[in-house]
Amino acid sequence: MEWEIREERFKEERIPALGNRFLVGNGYLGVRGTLEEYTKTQLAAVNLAGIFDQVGDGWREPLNAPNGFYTWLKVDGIIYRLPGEEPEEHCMELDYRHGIFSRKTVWKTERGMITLKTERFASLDQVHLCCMRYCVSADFHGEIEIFTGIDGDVWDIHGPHYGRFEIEFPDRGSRMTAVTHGEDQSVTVLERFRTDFPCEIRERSFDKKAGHQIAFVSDGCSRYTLEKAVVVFTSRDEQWDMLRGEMILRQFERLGYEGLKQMQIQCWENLWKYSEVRIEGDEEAMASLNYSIYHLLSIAPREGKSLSIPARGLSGQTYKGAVFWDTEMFMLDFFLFTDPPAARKLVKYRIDTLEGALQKAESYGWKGAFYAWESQEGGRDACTDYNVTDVFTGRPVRTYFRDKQVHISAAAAYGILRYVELTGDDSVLEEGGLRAVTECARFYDSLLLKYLDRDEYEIHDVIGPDEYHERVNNNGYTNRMAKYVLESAADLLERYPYLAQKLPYDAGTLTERFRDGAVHLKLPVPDEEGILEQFDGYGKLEDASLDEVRGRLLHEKEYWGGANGVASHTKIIKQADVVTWLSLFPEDYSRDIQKKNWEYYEPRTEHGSSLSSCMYAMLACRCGMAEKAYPFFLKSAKADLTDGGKEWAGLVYIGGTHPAAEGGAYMTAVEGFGGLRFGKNGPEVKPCLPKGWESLQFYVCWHGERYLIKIEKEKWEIGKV
Ligand code: IFM
Repeated sequence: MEWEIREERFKEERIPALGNRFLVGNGYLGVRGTLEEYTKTQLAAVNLAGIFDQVGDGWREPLNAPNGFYTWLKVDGIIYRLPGEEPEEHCMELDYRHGIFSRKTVWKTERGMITLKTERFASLDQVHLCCMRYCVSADFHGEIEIFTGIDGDVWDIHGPHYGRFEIEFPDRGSRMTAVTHGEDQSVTVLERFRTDFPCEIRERSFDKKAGHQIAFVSDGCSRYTLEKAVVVFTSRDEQWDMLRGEMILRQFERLGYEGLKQMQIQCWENLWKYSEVRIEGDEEAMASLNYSIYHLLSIAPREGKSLSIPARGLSGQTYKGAVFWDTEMFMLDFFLFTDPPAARKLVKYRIDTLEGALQKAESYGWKGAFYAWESQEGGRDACTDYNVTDVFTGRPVRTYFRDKQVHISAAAAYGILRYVELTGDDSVLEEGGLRAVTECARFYDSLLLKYLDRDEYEIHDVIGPDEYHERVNNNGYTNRMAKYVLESAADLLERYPYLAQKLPYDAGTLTERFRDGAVHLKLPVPDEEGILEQFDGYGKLEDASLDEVRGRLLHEKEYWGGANGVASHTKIIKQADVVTWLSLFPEDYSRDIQKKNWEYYEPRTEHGSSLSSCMYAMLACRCGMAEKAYPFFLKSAKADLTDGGKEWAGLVYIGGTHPAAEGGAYMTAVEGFGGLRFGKNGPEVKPCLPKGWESLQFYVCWHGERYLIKIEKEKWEIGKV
């Protein structure tokens, strides 16, 4: 299999999409797949994990660091850059086996050809470090100037965040500290370069940019190479000082670009050893699935405290750099199966942010933990009450994601519980996990409404995964998840009495309440056709087709949901909802009921969220419909490889990478097609491979052991490694 993606020729309109597709990252930062000469106009960005700033009333969003890769080329007084001078040849590549981005551009001038070749990576070994190699050649004697430095004029959606810059020029490099005027956060970027040719070097700073002008005359046959290291750290990093930055730069001086690149290759090889999924007989599926895995590996936080994975990874400020239910419900399994310590970090994030969840619940008058729908550090909810802008009036629209999407707390609890179940490591319960799950259960307990004349509880006024229908009663998915949390919390309290004792509640009373809630909570039951109603009254909505509803749009960026959305009064849903429930809890109903619901809801689903396809794929596999699952699986695996994804919700830009779809594609491959389950003695499989797949092979961790699973149509092997 080729571990590369390539984009030939230059097309200006593709710049935003390629910025996502060619991203390199290391969990601390993500460098968009943009060219060295790009500025904020072309959405160049070095997006940072876990550091945020708010300017005035604008949305609070993560910071983009000053761009330490900023470099351009001048030959005989003309700047050769894209977009600008039309190239003769242009190509971008991403070696996603090793997280290395490269580009080659050739310009034809009146005097001859100029070739620019560059390469860069975000170091996995040392997450504060990025490296770049910049090679120029010209087949004529030309006066060449390269400017290389740091661009502090960064791309912001709700900025500008930086109000103050401090610039210095240490030996053969520059240093820029940018300080935000919103929350007084600072980001420091150090760069150091070296050249392999004689040249004149001059310091320059202009327009929030600082760097060096490197001038020389080309001899018509040589290649001129500039190497540089970029070090980034922020006011959020613990134990940081310039000395540490200097030490990293010295490592660059010692090993050079090539030495550090070899380390990068080794680190990635180590990761792939147990992460790669092999599919014989379907090159496209194998390549896109491993490309998805590449993204997950690039954005997983490995260092730093209290970090998780934002919904758009590290591809920019979209969705405010916040963590959604996406992490637990769509990405966690990949880390649990391949890298349990990374999974532990994700789970710990919810434990660390419990305080924010407790405060949020209290602010709405509920008990327990109501996690942030869009979680930033400390569990602060970045979701605003007006999260969509009306395309016609430009006015903010009241949305209810923040206050009504109560299934988020179940996702937080699910993550903790699944981690304990699959790793057997219950130390997280002691480290606050038991408390967090209990608080989630207290939250759902406080939401239960009891009819005086019926022994049944309901949950009203919520939004399920299908966000187009707001403020509904008894959303099946939400109620099922609430029941799961109540049951699981009661089990934990009984299983860990010594931990339960430390809670500020009477564990016996809580257990009883939770059990009672779980038993009596209303869940939709299949109607005579076998269909589970997504929420009370859904069955009475207009049954218009997807095309009809789409045809009612007056504007391509119009929001489909909310009070006046085209979908709101119809049965058209945004994303898998009942189907998500059934794919998580297949034991709830027979295969026949699962299949009927799949068939019923699929044509009524817009798949307006990239989270949708994989859930349809998963359930189709569980129903033995591998061929029906396959296109949904591929759509999910190619979410960041194909054009045409949704980029707008109303007037709000929501473009970027799609880690939930990537994680969902992985889940479909191993749990759907591979039929992976965990029994008392470890992993078991019940495969349902699609037609072309001759074999499927992957590693999986369970209770401290690693297993290699090889599946070939009718037979399989599971062996400890
Ligand atoms: O979490 C999702 C949500 O389910 C649909 N809108 C986008 C969010 C972030 O991916």
